Amino acid sequence: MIIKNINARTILNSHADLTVEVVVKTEKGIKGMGSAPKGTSTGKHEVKNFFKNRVKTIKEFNFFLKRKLIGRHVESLKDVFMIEEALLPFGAGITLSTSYALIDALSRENDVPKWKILNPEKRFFKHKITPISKIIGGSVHSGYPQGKLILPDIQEFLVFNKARNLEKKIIINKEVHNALKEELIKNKIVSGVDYEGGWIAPISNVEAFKLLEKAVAKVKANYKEKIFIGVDIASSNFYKNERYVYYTKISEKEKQKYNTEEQYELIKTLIKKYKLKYVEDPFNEEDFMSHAKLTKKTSTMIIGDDLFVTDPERLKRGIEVKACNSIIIKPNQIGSLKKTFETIKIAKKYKYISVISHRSKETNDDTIAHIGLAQKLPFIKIGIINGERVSKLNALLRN
Ligand code: 2PG
Ligand code: MG
Repeated sequence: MIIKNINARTILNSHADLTVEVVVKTEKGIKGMGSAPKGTSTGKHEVKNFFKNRVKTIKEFNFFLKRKLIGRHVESLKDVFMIEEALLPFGAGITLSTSYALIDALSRENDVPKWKILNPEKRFFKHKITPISKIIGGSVHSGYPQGKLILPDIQEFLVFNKARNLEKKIIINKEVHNALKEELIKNKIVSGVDYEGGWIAPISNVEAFKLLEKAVAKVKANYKEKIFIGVDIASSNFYKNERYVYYTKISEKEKQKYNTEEQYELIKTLIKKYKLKYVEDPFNEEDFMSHAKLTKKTSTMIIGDDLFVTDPERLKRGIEVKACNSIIIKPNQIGSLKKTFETIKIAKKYKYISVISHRSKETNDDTIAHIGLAQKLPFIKIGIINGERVSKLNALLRN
């Protein structure tokens, strides 16, 4: 395919923040589009979305960079990786939007799904990826300042199941989402939705666990499949002065501030009490050793998100000390598709479970779903409602 024209322009993400979208037109008259998401609870070590500001980045792209790209032959993922190199200094936003637009154009020109461009060696296959869906939200995803109102400090209460096909997996998760709302109504608790479509309500962490258990039990009664509960603690958000500060009840004790050892004991108790199968970022993003200590003690998935930021170097550091057994994959954390693939490769080599994931401020771009398919990843963490989440689920259902 030959690039005839390429442009960056402004669009809105799911939070109605202005962001960038790249449109590429090919000599054959095909159009490809791409845009990247943004996080709210961003890790300290993530690549910035824009190194300069967005307006400047778009201007520079349209006035200087695009000239270098027009006329370029792009035939494969390798060519996309080469183009990425030139864009890295501008930040994750423009780099990934361009890569995603090129992948989109390649898929349209070749009349194959995006996953096939992302992994040309794979023939047709039905890959069984498991969606991990958000049921209750808290912390910074609620949109409210932490500690000012009653809300869970835990950012995400999640479920997943091992039904045989994707459709059923999605339906079961959605039914838990519905059942949770019914529980809230039964208890006369007013609720809304967070940035990712999880319910937000004036409840404590403990109440959120209990309501989720009830919702799961209700849905379980109609299915023979097991439904598992998980959490993204996103603990760096409330790690202050070497203490994990819980503003609402997290255990039977009244205690609010936990030092690292106490947090370790607390997480172990939560895993046991609520039979958690998935625990993301239970410790601060610099604390590799506590993650390692916990991983050694449990068979539950211990997932590094802010800890690894999809960075191959940070993952290697984690592997050395055996911190976590799973990793969140978010291309925009590391700012390039090439590095994302490098990280996935290392994770596979060392048997870390990869979970491709949405961000809280998403666009309708569905490339992450195709990355999950192309790389045969076992899990995708994605919301269950709202267009920008559903676009990824639909990409999975269509493929
Ligand atoms: C997370 C993500 C996605 P954010 O912490 O895992 O749920 O949130 O995009 O705000 O970093
Ligand atoms: Mg996370």
